[in-house]
Amino acid sequence: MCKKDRVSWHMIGMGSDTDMHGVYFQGNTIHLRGTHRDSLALFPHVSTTAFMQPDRAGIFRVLCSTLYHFTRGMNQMYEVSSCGNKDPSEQPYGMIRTFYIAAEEVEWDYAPNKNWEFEKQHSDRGWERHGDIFMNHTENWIGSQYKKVVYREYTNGEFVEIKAQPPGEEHLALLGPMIHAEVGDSVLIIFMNKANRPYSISAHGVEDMESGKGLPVPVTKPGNLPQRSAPS
Ligand SMILES: [Cu+2]
Repeated sequence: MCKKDRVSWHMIGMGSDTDMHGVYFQGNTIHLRGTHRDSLALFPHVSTTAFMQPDRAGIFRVLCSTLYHFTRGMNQMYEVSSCGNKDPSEQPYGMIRTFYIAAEEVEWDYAPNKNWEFEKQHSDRGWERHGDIFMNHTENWIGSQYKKVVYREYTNGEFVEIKAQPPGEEHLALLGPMIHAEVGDSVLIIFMNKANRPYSISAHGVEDMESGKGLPVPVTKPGNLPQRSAPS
């Protein structure tokens, strides 16, 4: 294909109910249902059409991100030629979005509402009381609370005040904060390790433009505060 061509990718999921594919396009984004993205889920007996208007020339992969499928050959190349279509003189980069994120230890309750667990585990087999093992904190059982390291977003680089969770994100629970950006923005993450072991933060799926490889993930020792940025 040529750069700036308007390309349709038609995909159909063959196979049985276990053949679920994560189709990943390296190098260029696809346009699907009103969003720009680099991958889509393809279910059995479902077909999807995704549109691409490539803005990068080169040889790129199309692969299934399900490891089992990838290692068995779901990995192809597609080629974009420039065809005389020049790059725009200005880079379309937008704003820099800065996030202050720390790894920190919390005492997490893995089963805050224990009713379901007790009912399920005690229903028909009175001699197997798994609910007690996982839920009750006694001399012999450790209960449902364990130390857990989570990502938390702070208001600024002093890492004192945790940023209030926006409404509608309560479901994230022990997951880290949402990082929102627009295509063309740069994302700057200031990461602080407030926990007691080495931790890291990495942008999954973000690749170096030249090498096509994932970005290195610097490991951060407890109490340290390095900086890194990644293109969105
Ligand atoms: Cu697959």
